[in-house]
Amino acid sequence: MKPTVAAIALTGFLSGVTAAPGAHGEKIENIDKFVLERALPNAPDGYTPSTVSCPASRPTLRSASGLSSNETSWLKSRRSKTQSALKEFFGHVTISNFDAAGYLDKVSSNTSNLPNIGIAVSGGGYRALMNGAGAIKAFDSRTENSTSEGQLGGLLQSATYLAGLSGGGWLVGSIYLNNFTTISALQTPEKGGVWQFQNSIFEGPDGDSIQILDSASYYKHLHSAVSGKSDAGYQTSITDYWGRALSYQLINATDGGPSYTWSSIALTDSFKEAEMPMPLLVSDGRYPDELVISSNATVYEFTPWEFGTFDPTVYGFAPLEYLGSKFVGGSIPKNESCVRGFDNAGFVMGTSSSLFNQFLLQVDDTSLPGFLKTAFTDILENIGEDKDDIAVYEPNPFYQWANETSPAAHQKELDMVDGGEDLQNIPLHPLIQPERNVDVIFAVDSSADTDFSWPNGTALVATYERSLNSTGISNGTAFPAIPDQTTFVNNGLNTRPTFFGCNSTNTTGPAPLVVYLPNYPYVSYSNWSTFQPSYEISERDDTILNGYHVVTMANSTRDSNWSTCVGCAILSRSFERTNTQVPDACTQCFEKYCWDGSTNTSSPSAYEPVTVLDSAGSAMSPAMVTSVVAAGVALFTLL
Ligand SMILES: *[C@@H]1O[C@H](CO)[C@@H](O)[C@H](O)[C@H]1NC(C)=O
Ligand SMILES: *[C@@H]1O[C@H](CO)[C@@H](O)[C@H](O)[C@H]1NC(C)=O
Ligand SMILES: *[C@@H]1O[C@H](CO)[C@@H](O)[C@H](O)[C@H]1NC(C)=O
Ligand SMILES: *[C@@H]1O[C@H](CO)[C@@H](O)[C@H](O)[C@H]1NC(C)=O
Ligand SMILES: *[C@@H]1O[C@H](CO)[C@@H](O)[C@H](O)[C@H]1NC(C)=O
Ligand SMILES: *[C@@H]1O[C@H](CO)[C@@H](O)[C@H](O)[C@H]1NC(C)=O
Ligand SMILES: *[C@@H]1O[C@H](CO)[C@@H](O)[C@H](O)[C@H]1NC(C)=O
Ligand SMILES: *[C@@H]1O[C@H](CO)[C@@H](O)[C@H](O)[C@H]1NC(C)=O
Ligand SMILES: *[C@@H]1O[C@H](CO)[C@@H](O)[C@H](O)[C@H]1NC(C)=O
Ligand SMILES: *[C@@H]1O[C@H](CO)[C@@H](O)[C@H](O)[C@H]1NC(C)=O
Ligand SMILES: *[C@@H]1O[C@H](CO)[C@@H](O)[C@H](O)[C@H]1NC(C)=O
Ligand SMILES: CC(=O)N[C@H]1CO[C@H](CO)[C@@H](O)[C@@H]1O
Repeated sequence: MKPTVAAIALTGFLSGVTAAPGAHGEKIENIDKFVLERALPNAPDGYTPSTVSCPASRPTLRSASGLSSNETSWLKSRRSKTQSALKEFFGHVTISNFDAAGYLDKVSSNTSNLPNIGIAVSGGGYRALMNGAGAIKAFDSRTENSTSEGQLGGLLQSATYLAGLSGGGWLVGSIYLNNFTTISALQTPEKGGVWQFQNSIFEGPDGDSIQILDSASYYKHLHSAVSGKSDAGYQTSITDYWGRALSYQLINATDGGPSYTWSSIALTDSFKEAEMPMPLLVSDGRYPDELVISSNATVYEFTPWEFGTFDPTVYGFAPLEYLGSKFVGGSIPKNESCVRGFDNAGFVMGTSSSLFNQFLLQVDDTSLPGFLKTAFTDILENIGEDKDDIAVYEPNPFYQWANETSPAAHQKELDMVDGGEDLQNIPLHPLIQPERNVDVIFAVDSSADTDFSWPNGTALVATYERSLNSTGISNGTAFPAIPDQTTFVNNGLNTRPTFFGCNSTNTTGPAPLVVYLPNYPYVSYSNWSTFQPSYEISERDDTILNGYHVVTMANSTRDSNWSTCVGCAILSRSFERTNTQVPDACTQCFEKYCWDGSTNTSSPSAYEPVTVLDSAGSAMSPAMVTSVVAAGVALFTLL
């Protein structure tokens, strides 16, 4: 980055401020590590990637022909944890005339008989973070009252994978980087006040938060961290600023933990003991010089160990910890050093959400002092418009890898964009890889598809369409049939949970059952604009509570059989594998919640749903609901 006059002025102004602790050159985070023992701020030099001596066996890329050995061995440990969690789950989620816990015991001699659960949380900025948080809170057995009748607590503990993308990735990151904390703790001021979204990302932390900074020092810290990386010879982009700024809101550590790496998740004891699902973040590759991301863009994933893709274009994985090293054709040449610290946790979350880079350009509309705005806008604009919304991975770990098929094989830099830019706004891609054998995906959709920022199935349609190209990009992934968005709106498939792929023989290959959980108003209007930058505590909490109701159908008050039906969805593929007769209660659930293949492509009227529960918090009577339907929403048609 060439310094502009304004950038120099900002640096000059800011040089009067004490150096940002831990941002570059200082090891203050290592002190935190011993004091807080929460996560692993293990980067060698704060935000700046640095050379380290290579391990005895030098890091290499691997082919995507299977899962990593790390994942395979971790899954073995996870299995026993999910088995006992599932038995607990079926302690309060009951299926009449069927002993689910007994069934699990009976079939568990062959562990592949057991259900394998994935959870996917869509993008959509803070709206997606908050609505998704309500879902995770409801699924988490640690949440107060979540294991009573009609509730879904324990689903999180029973899951093998938790995938996030963009705003959903902020949620996943904030949970894992804070020692798999609970949503309740992230909401609570006494617990360090982590989610302080009333302080916009433009102004920085304030008030009740883990620290108080004035805006000028905050910008100084951002700038000093990114300059450190760029001075060390790495190309930077707006995503570096964006990821750093996000970290202040998501990571409970001084200065947003500049030394926290994504790969450190794999090193924490509780993760190694497989006490939690495996986190996955999704981001898309951008073809060189391409501005619009098409549906055949390469979809990359970040696991705690690796960065790469199963797509046939690149079909390889790099060791996450050594990103930043100059891989050539899959290995690091003898004369090159190893690099660590490139996989900064904020940078990884920022990569998955790079669409929001442009958010930072809104700095002009804020109440910041004019000189800060000018300086910062100049820095951002200097990065160049073509790089507005990308994260630059330079050196490109996939340089001279997959020469024949990879669009980036001959590029020194790999350009990454927001995981939702190919319209697959729910991170299903990692969960439909055949090697992962996922049986059921709980897909929380907070997309803003309609005029009023509600979802209409677009994300599912995109994944379905991509899966149809069996000779091309889909590379063996199968996905249940999904109707067009007009059908979603006309038939109310976006107003309540809907199951897709119930009939496993009606897909082009092994595919999970998808439990679609669309954002919908229960107790508050959770359809915030994607680019709204700040939220009062009460707005945050109302939105989280609404998300809780979305996935529990208001604690099963909207349908008293709902928790049973969730249990049935979990067991469905397992029943098939073990040739078990489907219990009657489950057959009824499938009749009610499975999409039956019908479509309705007549032109829908405006989609403006109203809250299911009245302001007093009690469920609306069916008559009241019918009048809502009359207001233009096909609601409850199947209930
Ligand atoms: C992480 O959380 C677990 C479970 O609550 C706790 O036992 C452990 O001590 C925590 N670890 C750290 C490093 O704080
Ligand atoms: C991942 O697996 C590789 C190869 O078995 C091993 O060297 C490495 O230590 C593992 N990584 C972690 C974080 O366990
Ligand atoms: C949990 O349930 C009890 C008993 O119904 C109730 O008093 C309490 O408020 C509930 N807590 C929450 C967080 O909903
Ligand atoms: C945030 O860190 C503080 C200590 O600095 C700790 O007391 C609190 O529990 C943490 N909050 C969360 C949500 O992890
Ligand atoms: C991606 O799709 C576009 C059309 O949408 C096509 O022009 C292009 O060739 C495709 N690229 C690859 C690598 O398949
Ligand atoms: C990939 O292309 C580079 C540059 O043309 C070449 O040096 C390298 O040998 C190729 N790799 C393979 C595996 O063909
Ligand atoms: C669904 O959403 C897409 C954008 O994601 C929009 O283009 C389309 O018009 C919407 N269709 C309906 C029926 O709402
Ligand atoms: C399927 O993928 C191939 C290779 O990427 C591409 O050439 C073709 O156009 C795609 N077909 C469709 C229908 O998208
Ligand atoms: C499931 O799908 C298969 C293949 O399309 C079809 O033959 C079968 O009748 C379907 N079963 C049910 C119960 O709909
Ligand atoms: C559902 O349960 C949550 C958590 O216990 C509670 O806060 C909420 O008020 C309940 N809602 C209804 C409609 O019962
Ligand atoms: C069954 O598969 C066909 C072909 O893919 C599809 O058109 C139909 O909608 C599917 N039915 C269901 C219920 O998923
Ligand atoms: C199932 C399938 O089609 N797998 C292919 C995925 O892409 C790689 C790389 O092109 C092929 O080697 C696999 O056969």
